[in-house]
Amino acid sequence: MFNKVLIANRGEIALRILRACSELGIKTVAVHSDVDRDLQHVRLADESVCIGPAAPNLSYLNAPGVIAAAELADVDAIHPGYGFLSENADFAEQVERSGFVFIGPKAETMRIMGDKLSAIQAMKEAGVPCVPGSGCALGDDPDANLAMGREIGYPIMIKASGGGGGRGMRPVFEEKSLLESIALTRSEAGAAFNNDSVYLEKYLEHPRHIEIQVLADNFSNAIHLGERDCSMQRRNQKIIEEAPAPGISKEMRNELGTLCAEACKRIDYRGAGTFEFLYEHGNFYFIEMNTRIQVEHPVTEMVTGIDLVKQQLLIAAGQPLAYEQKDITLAGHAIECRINAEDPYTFLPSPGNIRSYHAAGGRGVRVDSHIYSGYAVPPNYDSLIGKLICHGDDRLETIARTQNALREFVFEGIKTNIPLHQDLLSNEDFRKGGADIHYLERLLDKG
Ligand code: MV4
Repeated sequence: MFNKVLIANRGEIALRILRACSELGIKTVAVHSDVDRDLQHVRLADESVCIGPAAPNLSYLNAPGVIAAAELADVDAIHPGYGFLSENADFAEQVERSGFVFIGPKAETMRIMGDKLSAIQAMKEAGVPCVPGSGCALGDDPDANLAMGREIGYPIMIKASGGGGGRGMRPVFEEKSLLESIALTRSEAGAAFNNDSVYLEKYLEHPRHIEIQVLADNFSNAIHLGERDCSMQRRNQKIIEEAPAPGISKEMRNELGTLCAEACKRIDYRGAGTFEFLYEHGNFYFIEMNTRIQVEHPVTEMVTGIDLVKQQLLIAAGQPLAYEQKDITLAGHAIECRINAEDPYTFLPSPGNIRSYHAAGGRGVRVDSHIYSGYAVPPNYDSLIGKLICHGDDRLETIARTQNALREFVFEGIKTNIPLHQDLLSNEDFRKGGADIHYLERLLDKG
């Protein structure tokens, strides 16, 4: 096992990683920006290094600075968390070249998944169902592109291969706007991602967003841990996630999960990963793969009983997976509410001093958060200040438990989106389950 791990992140996920390391007897090094000196995990870490000013570009995104801190503290491995450098293949490569273990897949795998077209090609070859589409980069021949559009049928989504996570896409509803939209998406993609490669997919109008969690080791073992439904989102920011996905049968889960686990073996995947799918009319369509631990990983932990961050550390340290697929069972239902320091209706950030804070508790209630009374939420980062994850025997019990927990929280000094969560959990459509990815935006538009 590692002796010492550097946590290249901040906030709740840095604390989550620190907790997992401590349980495994691994020493920790926190790196932080100068406004983040008072973070919980900085206080709890065995060592800490200030790596720069508040601006992420000059601290958490500064790869040479993070690697210099790793050298200074003489760590064995670097855990990137989510966001920041977590999916940066060049960073992973630099980490390994500097003699540290990058806790994640190989840089080469990250590069394939970072390019959305090469990810789709790899998944197609591995037998994972993808959205009908061009399957390759568009050329500059207008007639060929129009023919491709006709073959797919409208509406169509134009996507930038360098995009992902909702960046670099444009829907097209009629043939007459196809060529102009391709040109526009291409030029935006060239500027934003330094890659003007674009492709076409059938535009799915009312899908749900369902993702499969996987774990794979260095010895060709790979398992899936079921799915999460992340459809409750606004502007590509997820708000509520749950596991299992309402209405997905055991057979469908096992079929899709098995395909993902098999794909992991095929691409020589390593570590924790997520296959993102759109789900519409009973069919799953692969869109992207995430090569990091995700914000919503706790709902999977709650229904499987498996500590995903510990598994990341064990796999990175070269241990074989201690679980086979038959060891994975799903128990009950879990819901995560992302708690943001923001106005619940305008979504404007609400940083500042948390004068007092009281966390919810009780049976089946988990709070992953780094905040405390007197903590000041800096304005420089994402507004996520914590996650409420509730587990129950079934979905309705879990919803009731989540509603109780939301009522128990006290935050003074900042605004949070808890009122929005309360509205959603009592909303009849949410309670039915199976809302699509546009549900929340439609609801907010109605005012
Ligand atoms: C799509 C789509 C509809 N049809 N692709 C947005 C994020 C990125 N991961 C892929 N996205 C989408 N791709 C086709 N062919 C709709 C979306 C989409 C979306 C997907 C998942 C979660 C939230 C979303 C919000 C808007 C659009």
